[in-house]
Amino acid sequence: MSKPVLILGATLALLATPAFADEPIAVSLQNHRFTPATIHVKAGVPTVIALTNNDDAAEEFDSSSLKVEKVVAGHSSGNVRLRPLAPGRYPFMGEYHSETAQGVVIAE
Ligand SMILES: [Cu+2]
Repeated sequence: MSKPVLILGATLALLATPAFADEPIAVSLQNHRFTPATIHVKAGVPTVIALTNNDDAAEEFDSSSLKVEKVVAGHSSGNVRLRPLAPGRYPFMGEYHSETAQGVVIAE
């Protein structure tokens, strides 16, 4: 039984002290489109998206699967904090211009 206990202990230690990904991921908005629109993150690690909105209008980074809503004013920047994610695809959109402002976070 000693091995499984050790593995469980190591897993709990990892969960207790989540390390942030090395640096924020820069994403910009222009003409109501995200660049990049496909964002790769490490699974299991909290991540910060540094969103720069170059448009005149405010936009809301919105994702039900990521459980995130973050409004960024026009010509402003804001950080979108992502919880540790299981591997998978997490669509997001700009709620105010969802016809064009669409993207996906891929955790792997
Ligand atoms: Cu919303």
